[in-house]
Amino acid sequence: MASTDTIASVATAVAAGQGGIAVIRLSGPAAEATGRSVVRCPGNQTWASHRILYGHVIDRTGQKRIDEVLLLLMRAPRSFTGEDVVEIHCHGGVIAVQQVLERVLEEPGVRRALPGEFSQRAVLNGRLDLTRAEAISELVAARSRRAADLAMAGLDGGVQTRISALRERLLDQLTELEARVDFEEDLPPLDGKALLAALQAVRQELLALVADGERGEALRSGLRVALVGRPNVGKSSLLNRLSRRERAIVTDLPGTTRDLLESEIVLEGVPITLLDTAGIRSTKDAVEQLGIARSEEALASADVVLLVVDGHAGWTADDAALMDRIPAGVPRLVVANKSDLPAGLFATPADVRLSALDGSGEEALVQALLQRCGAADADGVLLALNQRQRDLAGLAAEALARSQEVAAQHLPWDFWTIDLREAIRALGEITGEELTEAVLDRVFSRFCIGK
Ligand SMILES: Nc1nc2c(ncn2[C@@H]2O[C@H](COP(=O)(O)OP(=O)(O)OP(=O)(O)O)[C@@H](O)[C@H]2O)c(=O)[nH]1
Ligand SMILES: [Mg+2]
Repeated sequence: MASTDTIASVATAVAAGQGGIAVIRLSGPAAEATGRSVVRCPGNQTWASHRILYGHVIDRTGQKRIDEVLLLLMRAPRSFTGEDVVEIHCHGGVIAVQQVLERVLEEPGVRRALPGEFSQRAVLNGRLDLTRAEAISELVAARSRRAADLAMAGLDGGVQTRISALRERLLDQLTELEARVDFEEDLPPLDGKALLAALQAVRQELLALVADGERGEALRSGLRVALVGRPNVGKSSLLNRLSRRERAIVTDLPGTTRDLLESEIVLEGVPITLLDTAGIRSTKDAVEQLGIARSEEALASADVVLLVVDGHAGWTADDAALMDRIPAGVPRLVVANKSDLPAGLFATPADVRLSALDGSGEEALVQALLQRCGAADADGVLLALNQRQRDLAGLAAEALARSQEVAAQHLPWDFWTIDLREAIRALGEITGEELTEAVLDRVFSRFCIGK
């Protein structure tokens, strides 16, 4: 499936004033010719594959040097995409990189790469399987060490091997069934019970993988944790303590926080977005009302809600009312703050008692939080299917469940093959053994430019 056009893009992150070097990557039939025409290499350096050349990127007139660069040529098929690839290592930042890219794009047959297009070519040319391509994207996107570990497990082929092996087992059963459909008389009778047991064993393994993947999701995409409560209970103080910096303004005036405030932290390897919210109360202040509306949105969209209560003031009717506003099904923790002060008259039904002021109880909060959102259980997860892979594994498991009904109704063998084929197809979409346009689109559209 050779591509006719050559694609180019910046392969490294671009930020002004940052990055000593940046890499521009080209892939396709015109990659080497473009490199030769854009980069002038002094002396008699040879254009050999997998060797580094030194030179300058020259503008179209041949007069002006745009940047001083190193060039790496990797001829097909020994490259990431399996095509001729040229990497131009230029200086970092923004301007030099853009100028070199623009210069490259002036050459005939070269165009900007679409998101994920390098990886897509690598998959189409058999250099990379689908799950490993996804793992690369997940590794780049990882926001914690444990998320990176899970991505590496995928990159090492963990997902590919597991799913391929399950698909093979289904293919074996399909072969048996199809033989019976065609030559029932000539073959020994098929043991329907054993067949069914084999299919259900695969189904159980798929369901376990889906469950592991869901637990791993917390590690991958992180959690949104909203701090809500009455004004002045210490939500902003708690956010600052967990973030280890003075992110939010803290005062003794109720109604200090007016807007949603986010802080990114990592707790025991789990990326967490903390949301500080405006204290919820009835108020005539228009700005505060808007802030409170945002608090309520945060309440609804969070993965976990920390209801912060002033333990010194004690449990109030307003706290109880707030508790009722947390949508059913959203995991919650009641945190009694200000434990450095004597407890109030009405005892707070708190899961954790702490002091945002002196930090006591913080460790208990972290443990309770990870427990509540299931991230603590993700400890033992070694392999985590992503959302796309989980959806397909789920489809396969459903198809296998249907085969149980077919068996119960004693339908002929060819009825069994329908569900079995469906399951095999879904697993093939995970691994890329069944590669369609739609599958490619779904996977690579979520990649970013340069991958
Ligand atoms: N003694 C004590 N005081 C605390 C503690 N946490 C917060 N405070 C004090 O309580 C007051 C309110 O704290 P904030 O963090 O601004 O409270 P908030 O919930 O964000 O308030 P709003 O933004 O108005 O909703 C400040 O004077 C804090 O210093 C604590 O653990 N112990
Ligand atoms: Mg506040």
